[in-house]
Amino acid sequence: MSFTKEQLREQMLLYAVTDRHWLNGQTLYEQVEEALKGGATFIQLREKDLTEEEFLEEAKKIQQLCKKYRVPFIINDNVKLAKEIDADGVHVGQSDMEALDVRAQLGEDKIIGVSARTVEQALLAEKHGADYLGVGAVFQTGTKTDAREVEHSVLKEICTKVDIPVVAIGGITQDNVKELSGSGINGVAVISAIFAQKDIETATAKLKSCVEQMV
Ligand code: TZP
Ligand code: MG
Repeated sequence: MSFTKEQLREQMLLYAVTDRHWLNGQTLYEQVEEALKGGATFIQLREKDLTEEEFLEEAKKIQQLCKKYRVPFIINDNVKLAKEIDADGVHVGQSDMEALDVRAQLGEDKIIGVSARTVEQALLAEKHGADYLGVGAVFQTGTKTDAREVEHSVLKEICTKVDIPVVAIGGITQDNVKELSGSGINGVAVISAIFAQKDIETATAKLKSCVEQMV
């Protein structure tokens, strides 16, 4: 699938990042389908523990699901795998591969997301060809233990200084998301507010309506 810049901006609204830590008797495929039914607009497959083979199998299946819902499907970190399955793109952190190198490997029509915590990192990522930024952690989170918090004033400054879309990430819930109102973000990225919930579809739909009221 390919997405125009305008479509991509709209798809940022409710960005779901997977985490098999919360499987709770379901498969990741089932969980992602529930999130898509609930209205998730973007899926990032984030795998830390699978073998290459398992990762490949999982990625192919979830990719088909995302195609069915016409939602961008991107892979965390693993450029090689993203290329192999022709995923819509890749998300990289500050200590992963540089956006410039990812672009060189993936080509012009793929989506590259970069994590940023400072204005400098955000501007550099944009200059190096990132299509969107993930900025956080905007709240305290237990999901990524090494995630340091980003001041909301910094989030706002990043949004005013870059032209590419920005999603906030880290500790976002239905209750606190309104605190991000006025920051200029295009949407929010979450793990536990979707995947740690008993009823993923309903939690996703509720969170989406909170985000729609806020952006
Ligand atoms: N990057 C910064 S915070 C974070 C990542 C991957 C974790 C987000 O998880 P949660 O459960 O939405 O706080
Ligand atoms: Mg990473």
